[in-house]
Amino acid sequence: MTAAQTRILELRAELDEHNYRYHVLDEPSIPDAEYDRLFHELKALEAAHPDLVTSDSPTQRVGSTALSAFTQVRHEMPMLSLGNAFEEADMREFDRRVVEGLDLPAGDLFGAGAEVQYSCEPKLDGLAVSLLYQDGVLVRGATRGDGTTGEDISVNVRTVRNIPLKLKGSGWPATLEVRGEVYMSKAGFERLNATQLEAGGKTFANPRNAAAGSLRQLDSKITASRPLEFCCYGLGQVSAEFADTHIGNLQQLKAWGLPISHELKLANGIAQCLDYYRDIGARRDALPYEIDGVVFKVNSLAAQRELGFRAREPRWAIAHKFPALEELTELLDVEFQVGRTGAVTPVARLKPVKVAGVTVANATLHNMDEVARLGLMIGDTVIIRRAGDVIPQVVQVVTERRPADARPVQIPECCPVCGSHVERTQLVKRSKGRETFSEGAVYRCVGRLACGAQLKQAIIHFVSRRAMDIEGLGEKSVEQLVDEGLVRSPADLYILRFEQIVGLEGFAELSSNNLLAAIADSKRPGLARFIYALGIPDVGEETAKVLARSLASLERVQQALPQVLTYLPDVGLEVAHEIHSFFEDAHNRAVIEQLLERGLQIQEQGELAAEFAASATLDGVIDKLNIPSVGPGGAKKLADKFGTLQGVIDADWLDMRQALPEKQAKAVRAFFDEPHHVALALSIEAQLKAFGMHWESEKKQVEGLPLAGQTWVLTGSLELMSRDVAKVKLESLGAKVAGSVSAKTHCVVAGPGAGSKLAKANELGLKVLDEAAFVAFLGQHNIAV
Ligand code: I6G
Repeated sequence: MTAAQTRILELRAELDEHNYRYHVLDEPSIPDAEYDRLFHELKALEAAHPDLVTSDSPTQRVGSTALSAFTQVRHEMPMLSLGNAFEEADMREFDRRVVEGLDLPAGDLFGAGAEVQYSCEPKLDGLAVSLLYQDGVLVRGATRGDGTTGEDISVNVRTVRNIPLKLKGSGWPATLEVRGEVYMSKAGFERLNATQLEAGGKTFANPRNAAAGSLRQLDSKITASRPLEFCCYGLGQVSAEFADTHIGNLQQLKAWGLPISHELKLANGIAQCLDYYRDIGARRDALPYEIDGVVFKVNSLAAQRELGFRAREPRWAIAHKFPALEELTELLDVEFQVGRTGAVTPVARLKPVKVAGVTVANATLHNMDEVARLGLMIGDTVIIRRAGDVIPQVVQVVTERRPADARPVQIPECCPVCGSHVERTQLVKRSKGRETFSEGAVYRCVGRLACGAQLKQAIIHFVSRRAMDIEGLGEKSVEQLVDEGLVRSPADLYILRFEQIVGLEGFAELSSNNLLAAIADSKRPGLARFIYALGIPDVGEETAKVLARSLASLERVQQALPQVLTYLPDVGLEVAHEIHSFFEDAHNRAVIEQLLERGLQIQEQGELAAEFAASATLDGVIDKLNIPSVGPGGAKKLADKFGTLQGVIDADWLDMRQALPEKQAKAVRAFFDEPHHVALALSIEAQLKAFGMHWESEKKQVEGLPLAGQTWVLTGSLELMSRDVAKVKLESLGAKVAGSVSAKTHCVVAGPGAGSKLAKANELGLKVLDEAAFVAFLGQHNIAV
């Protein structure tokens, strides 16, 4: 055997063992990265030695050329279905029939009698398949079909990661057909739908449909890309028996590498079966896969044989079903709700229907794109799904049942609450130097705080714990205050009087006083908290923190142009426009002013963050103007050639031709021939400067500044400011700040913990300032700390 052959066999054995530990035992022993390394080593070896590739290699799960159709497979032993039990009484009846069928002593009036041993397994909501192993090698996979004839899906099952291509160990029958369920986990389903949605593909209504759609692909490469799993629950044809009980069979299959349920249990008698059903039912939402019931089987194989079959169902097994997660009902109407940011959201009003034990009369429809995706019309019969704690959803329309008088769903032109105009939101996208607007999925009422629905939601958000944190104002209280006309904006909270509150529902003397105290206590919020509390669309806590940290004053946040806001980490143009238009709105401005007049003192840092101050560059500014056909590269060339924005604005296109190709040069000239473009460019520049931002070309223009031509070094830690801030301050005086000390260094600022740089400065006899001396020095140059 060659060295390559030996290593290939070693790697396959090792990878098979890790697959088994991961998928069957649920006890992985190496990290994913190590598995990937071994896998890639095997792939590389096989690529170098194609003659050594065998079909049972772990690398052979990638799918092969697409089929034109599946061929048919006849099941030697029919794939049966199971009888169903819906009530406890059905289960007791099943047990009674088993006891009777086995001629065991029946229970008397007091319940004493023979106890049959049953195996218990969850019934996965997937697709039944048969896997045929010949001499331990997977040779065929087939769907159940009608139970007698299925489809040959061998190439597809080979792509399912936890189906062994070759059995482990030894002792298996020459012919071994195992049966089980191919399914998709809840997490896999969510991931798949998210990717499908992103790629503009079709999404699946539930994990079962996703599993079925993935497994029945003629192109097995698609199957290979889907997160399918297998769970084995029994046997088909076998050339020799190997255990006496069903659980014994499953345990042996597990030892040969086949995945079986982690929830497999033995129950003594019907009472323990019912306990198992209740226990799994209580954990149903928390299980990583969907189940539609549990399956009980008489454990003894001899007893199974004695009981036999009735029609196409075994007498020795039953599925005890859980309430279905999906039901059919009628869409009576679509109404529109208005949220905090004015988003007008369609809500389905349904003919009430019980879904998994709960009556459902409403379901979310998300947005109008979702309505279009579903092809929904009022009057339609729809499939409603309620899984776990998730709000009920309309997952599908049964178009065949559409009545002749079905009506399209139309977004209202006016807000259903305040009558203001409803507008479709715009998405701003930027590519190749162009800003393009497209229609968003969300419609919005333009009424803002003049809209009762938005006002209530805005106040609820404003007072919430992570915002202004005003205790004692629940949703019901806010609704009362708004409905009574006591609060027309968040600013009105700060002029509420005791006699206005006391007597409202839930407000006695003590609670009224407590509320007023809580409102008074909220008067000194941090800037981030206050920005978050304003409820600007798309501005969550994180963005609010970024705005507060970078801009450091409410005034700057209010004034910032969208292009300036995009300098902030994670703020794209879309969010920047939202922020800018929020503060441009006269009503919002008036509310903020009133808040300040009524005693709100916002705690702000004041000083622009150093990293933000240093983030502006001239080419960045030119790029942010979105000059048609000029991307970041072109912007850089212009900045390098002209040095200042005014220089670019004034340049002749022939001058620009020296930096850019003719077409771009002409585009830049044409752009700046529009006065409003010049005004925009200059206002961005003016704002950046007013905020204290500056760019390279200006940094070069340091002649005349007090520290021009000097190189400074910062070392150790500073207590009164960060080193970044100190650097910006020195640069503003014209100094260059370097990372290492040399004979050319003019001065070293050394804080506590300074090490080798300080030592070298002393060695070279350089000027050294401690933080106090540095602060005093800055003071002499009128720079405050
Ligand atoms: O559809 C099924 C799901 C689970 C089954 C089944 C099962 O055992 C846990 N067992 C049998 C015997 C059959 N269908 C026919």
